[in-house]
Amino acid sequence: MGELQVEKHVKYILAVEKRKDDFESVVMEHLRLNGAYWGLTTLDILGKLDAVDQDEVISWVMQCQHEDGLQNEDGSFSGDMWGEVDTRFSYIAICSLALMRQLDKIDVGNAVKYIVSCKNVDGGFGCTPGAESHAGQIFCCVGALAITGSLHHVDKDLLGWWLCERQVKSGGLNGRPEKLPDVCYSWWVLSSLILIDRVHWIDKEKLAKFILDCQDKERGGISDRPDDAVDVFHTYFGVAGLSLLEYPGLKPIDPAYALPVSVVSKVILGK
Ligand code: 3PZ
Ligand code: ZN
Repeated sequence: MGELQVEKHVKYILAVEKRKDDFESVVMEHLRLNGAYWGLTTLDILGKLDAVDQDEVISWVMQCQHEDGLQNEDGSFSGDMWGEVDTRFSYIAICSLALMRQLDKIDVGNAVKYIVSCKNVDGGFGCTPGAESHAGQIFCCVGALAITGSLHHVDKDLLGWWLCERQVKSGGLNGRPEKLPDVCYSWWVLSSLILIDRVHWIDKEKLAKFILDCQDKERGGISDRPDDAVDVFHTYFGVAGLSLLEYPGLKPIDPAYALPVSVVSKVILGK
């Protein structure tokens, strides 16, 4: 498996950041803000955030801001002006408002009620009421409930059981029964298990080995599973997963906010 190739991954992230005009970047245009978050947070966890020009990043991010937003009558959130509803958007709204200390701008009780209405009999959560449980959606719902101090709505043993069953023979985690393991589920599943205090129900060492096996050891970057093509998304969630596993030399990441603990304490507690 080898060690985490910190320098290679830093080089890879910086190369993707520079390559803004090629084909892959044009296809990924709508994801650029996500890409900035994945790339910058990876650099921070690796202790290499000073490799980017902060003022340049800030002025670019500020160009992306719109006037409008927010919450529907039933407590749910829409992703954009077209109105699609999904618990992912509840998480994003709650997480961002908490970071800005502006949770009082929405009806938090109603937002929590909507998330709880997406809970299933298997203990998991879906994107809308009645929709199938999925690990990515579970992270969004459990994360939002954690941030709002509402984790008593989660059946921890039942959900913990469903989540730890996501670990397959190779040590990797999948997102739903019968699916292949994928590095990004190291984040969705592991962060949820930590938030409900059931992380000791999986084999952490085997999971770390699976993530390390997904590195491109020559060119840097991490893929979804061993020997696939790398991307910024799986590089971030791989490094973030290793941080949750307390891999040596990495900054700790907050499992609810999906940001370095240092960032969360700085913006929420003012240091
Ligand atoms: C990936 N998106 O819909 S996407 C994403 N997926 O925009 C970004 N694990 O084909 C990258 N799968 C790579 N760089 C993949 C973001 C998806 C998640 C796909 C994926 C990840 C397995 C199939 C949804 C936050 C934001 C968005 C998502 C999840 C979490 C794709 C396919 C889909 C997408 C982008 C590229 C390469 C990168
Ligand atoms: Zn993935």
